[in-house]
Amino acid sequence: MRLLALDLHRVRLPLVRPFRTSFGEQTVREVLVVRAETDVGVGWGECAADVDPHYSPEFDDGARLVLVDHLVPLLFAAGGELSGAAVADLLRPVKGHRMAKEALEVAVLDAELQAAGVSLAEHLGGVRDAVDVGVSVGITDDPGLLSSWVAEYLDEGYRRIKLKIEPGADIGPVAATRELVGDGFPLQVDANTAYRVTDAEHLARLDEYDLLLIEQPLVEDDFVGHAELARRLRTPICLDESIESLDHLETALALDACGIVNIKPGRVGGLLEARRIHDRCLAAGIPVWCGGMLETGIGRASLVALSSLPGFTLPGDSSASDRYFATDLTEPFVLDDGRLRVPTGPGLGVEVDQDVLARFTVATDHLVPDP
Ligand code: SMG
Ligand code: MG
Repeated sequence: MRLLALDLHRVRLPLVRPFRTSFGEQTVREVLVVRAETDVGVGWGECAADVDPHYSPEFDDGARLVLVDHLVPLLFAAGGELSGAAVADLLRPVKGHRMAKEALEVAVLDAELQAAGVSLAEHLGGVRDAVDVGVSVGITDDPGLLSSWVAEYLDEGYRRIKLKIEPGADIGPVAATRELVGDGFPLQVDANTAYRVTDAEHLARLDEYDLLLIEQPLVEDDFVGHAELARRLRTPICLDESIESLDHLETALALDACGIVNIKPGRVGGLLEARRIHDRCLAAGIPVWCGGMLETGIGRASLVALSSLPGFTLPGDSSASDRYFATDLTEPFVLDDGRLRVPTGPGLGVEVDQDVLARFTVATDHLVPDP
């Protein structure tokens, strides 16, 4: 197939409630949406990057620049040799920028699979028609507000609660939430790199709350520190930011730095790399689950398809559309008994609502090959 044109839409979608993590608070999801027009049809992708480079070095303005000046020209230069499976190799000359690369891979794959009449889940090797989902709950200084959010999500049927934590907002909220959700209910925490290995003794206090896991307690480069924490805590260590590739995973496995992995296709540069990480974890007996980056329905469709692979045995972060937005860019994903249904239509299996997209788009780049 051949790429004929590529549109980059910058979309600003208000969140239904603020989302605070150890690195900041968001009230709006500002995201790049990719529309790839090919000779076999149109495909869609979404870049996981955020407006600020706080979760990772990637951010919207940087992603836009690298897409416009470097990545998209490489896809145009491929001529008729383009396919979803070829995208990662075509983009390899550009170092890093994994989220920007993944958005392109998904858009090309979506067009290709739509033309072939195959769903993304089927293409990836999915084995489930619905996936268990949890919800990621932001930090708040108001314990009553936190409890009311958690109670609401329990009512809605979410199968697991994840609390964002940071120094000063950890043991207290975890103790209160454990009390609220009851013994045995799946509860986990995510620190987004906010601690140091010298906090090990403090973090070990979380052990008594019987958490499923603690996600990314230390800075992303600190595999050795995570290995030390893994020895000192009973709560399993899960890596998120640290795992940007299969090679990073090999490092973590060699050092026993984690017992569980959060897989985000954007963070690792593509759905196909995400599947390789899944396969390696499955072989190593490491449970995985699918993370989220406050995706719109476009990104959510790919996450849910990925989550249908056999190794995704823990509930994912990608919640129903109404947990994020009053209006999604696609038909909403709706919680059904704590699960999201895996789309069965060809490609991503979702329809982008052009009116909604136009309403929330603040800027567009229209890219075409050089004549
Ligand atoms: O998509 O529901 C979601 C967000 C889940 O907590 C979530 N994501 O570190 O796992 C993580 C964070 C990264 C995004 S914070 C803006
Ligand atoms: Mg995380």
